[in-house]
Amino acid sequence: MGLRAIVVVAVLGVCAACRTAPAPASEPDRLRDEFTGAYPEQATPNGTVREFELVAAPTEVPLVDGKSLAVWAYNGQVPGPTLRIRLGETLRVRFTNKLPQETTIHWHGVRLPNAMDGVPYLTQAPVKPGETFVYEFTPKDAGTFWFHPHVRASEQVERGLYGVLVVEDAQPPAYSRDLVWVLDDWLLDESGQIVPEFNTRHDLMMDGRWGNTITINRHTDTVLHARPGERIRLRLLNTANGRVFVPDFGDLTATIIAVDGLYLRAPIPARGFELAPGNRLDVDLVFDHSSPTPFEIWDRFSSRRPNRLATVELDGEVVETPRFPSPAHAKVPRWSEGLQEPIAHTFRLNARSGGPFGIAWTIDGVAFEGHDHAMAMAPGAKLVRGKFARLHFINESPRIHPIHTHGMFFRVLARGGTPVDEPYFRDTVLIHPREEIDLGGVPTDSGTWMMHCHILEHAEAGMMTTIAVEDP
Ligand SMILES: [Cu+2]
Repeated sequence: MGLRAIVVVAVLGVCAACRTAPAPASEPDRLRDEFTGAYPEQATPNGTVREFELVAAPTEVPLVDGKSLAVWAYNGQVPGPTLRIRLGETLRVRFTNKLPQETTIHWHGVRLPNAMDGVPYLTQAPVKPGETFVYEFTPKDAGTFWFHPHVRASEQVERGLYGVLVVEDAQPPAYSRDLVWVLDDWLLDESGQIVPEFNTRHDLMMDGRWGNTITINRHTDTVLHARPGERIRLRLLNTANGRVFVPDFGDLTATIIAVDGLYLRAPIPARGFELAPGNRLDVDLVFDHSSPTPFEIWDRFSSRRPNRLATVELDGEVVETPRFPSPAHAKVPRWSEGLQEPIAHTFRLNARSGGPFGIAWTIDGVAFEGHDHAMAMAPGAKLVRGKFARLHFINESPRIHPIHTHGMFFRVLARGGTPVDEPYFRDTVLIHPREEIDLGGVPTDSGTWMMHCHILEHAEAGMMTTIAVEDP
């Protein structure tokens, strides 16, 4: 890195020397200009308010073989209800907590006012048992998002508290069907119930709590029945505490059109994407009339132990395939000069012994002591709204960390110092053991936002910090 830095300085020096008037825009301005139009800075409410009622409570649902499973759920369902609205509409959710614990709702991936972000103490008081809180905001982006508690998440999410927020385009593309698949895994005991020990030493030392039962929308052995010719928009999201999925669609014609909600610069084949906890993937699936059947969809995160996620069977009458170009969003900046920018902050990810769990996960040597201390802690980084920022991460640990930023999207600029041009924004990126990555982004919303590992056990044991986005 040292050598590279010297070379960059030298090159910039030469360029500066040969500049003639009028001076070109400075580097940060160019990066900012490249971003302009990538996504809107403001929401544009169209006046329609969509109201939903959400109640979090203990309940029982059938799982796997139909046996009853004790869970915590939104509106008695796992996954919770899928809230569907259109871009421009305002979401109003009247939320009631009937759990035996405090809770909140965080709207993962949604750019919204800081006060609606659902982080206890930092953006709102925790919602106590019996209390109600109204969340209201107009999303700025169409896409696949989800919601979950930000209190004791390693327990509350694991017990079943999560749901999906779909913000449809103002004019949705004409897919035959629009499906949501919530991927999760459960750690069940011999009686088929959720193992009630959370944040175990094993989970904390390793990559969080990995279950023994993988489900899609709470079901194992998922079969997708498709008509020949159908074209389906499949919205995948990973709500597991720790497990990473790498969906493999085999011979199916599968194209990624959106990552973490937002459309790509151009669609790419659905192959090899690491769907880490928190990530979403929208896949454009075309079922050719002559496609062999059945297909199988596998998770190949572990090459030694792949998991079959689902089977696809083509049956029924042939339908005409809707013909339109896969949706894309050309305005995803390349930021090829982003790596020449000074680093706004370097985050070092590591662990040490100690803390309430015996092992603490740290960012820059500091373990987050709980949301009630968040206001007293110095922010992990300070950024300026509307300005390009380069963030550097060094994973000094031998474990994986899917890092999630609240309130902002970013682009991966480099892995291990090597430039990469992922043609999409993200809000969550998996950082591998000992890996270094560079991210670039332009925060659009002021406030103090959480940044944390989305392996919920790591987050619970300290791997959280805040990013303060200040007005220019
Ligand atoms: Cu982690």
